[in-house]
Amino acid sequence: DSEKKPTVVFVLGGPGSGKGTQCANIVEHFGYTHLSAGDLLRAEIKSGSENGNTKWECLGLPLLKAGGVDVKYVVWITLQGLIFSALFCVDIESGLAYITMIQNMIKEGKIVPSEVTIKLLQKAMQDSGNDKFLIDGFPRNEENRAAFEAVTKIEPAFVLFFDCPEEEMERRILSRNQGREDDNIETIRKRFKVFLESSLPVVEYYDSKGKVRKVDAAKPIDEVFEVVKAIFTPKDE
Ligand code: UP5
Ligand code: MG
Repeated sequence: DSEKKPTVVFVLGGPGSGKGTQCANIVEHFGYTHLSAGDLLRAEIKSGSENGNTKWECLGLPLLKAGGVDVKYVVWITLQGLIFSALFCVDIESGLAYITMIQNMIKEGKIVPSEVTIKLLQKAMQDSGNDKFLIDGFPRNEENRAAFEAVTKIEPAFVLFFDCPEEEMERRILSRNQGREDDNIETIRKRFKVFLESSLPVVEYYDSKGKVRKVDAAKPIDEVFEVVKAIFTPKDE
């Protein structure tokens, strides 16, 4: 169809290389919408567990669980009908299994199945109303990349790649203190390994197509942004 495809820039780099920090700066200066795949997955865990809890609460189960078995609630639950309740529980269970799956993969530093991440990215793109996106921390492996291209038919305008030594990334993550479940030394090591084995090949793939803009990310935040700014500033021919 004649609908114009959105502009997408993939922002890649190791854990703690400064993707989120620099994306916030780019948004301010260049009118992009920032979509962090990791942030979207963490938001999905949060809303999914809240959703699950609400369902249990409306079944009156917390009261039963807490030992305060109130006859009124027992009668109320019975009145909802056995079939209805059964269907409801299956729905809750599968919802919780999905959330637990995402939670466990992040805790292990593993890459969540493409269909989950792509669905979240597509929804966020639609909801934004914008047509320029920084996709931060995705695609993380060859399968992510191929699936995104196949599903959305979008090719990135270019790939912004933050290059940073591991020791520096480790230092940054360990001093971040945002309560992320994956910011502990065991998980950090696993994230580094997955980055080297699965994510760097994606950068190499785009590099072979001349699409990578590599930035030395070990410098202070404002110095990195000077370089990033030059990449996003349209050049007069
Ligand atoms: N900081 C930033 N820049 C600095 C600088 N130049 N000098 C000094 N300090 C600097 O920065 C990290 C910290 O360093 C901050 O405290 C910052 O102030 C400071 P940040 O901008 O947050 O770095 P970022 O690269 O965004 O690090 P992040 O930890 O978010 O990267 P990850 O790639 O590890 O995390 P993400 O959220 O993308 O993914 C988490 C997990 O989700 C993955 O491990 C995976 O399990 C899962 N996931 C998928 O499965 N699929 C996906 O598509 C995406 C994620
Ligand atoms: Mg980030």
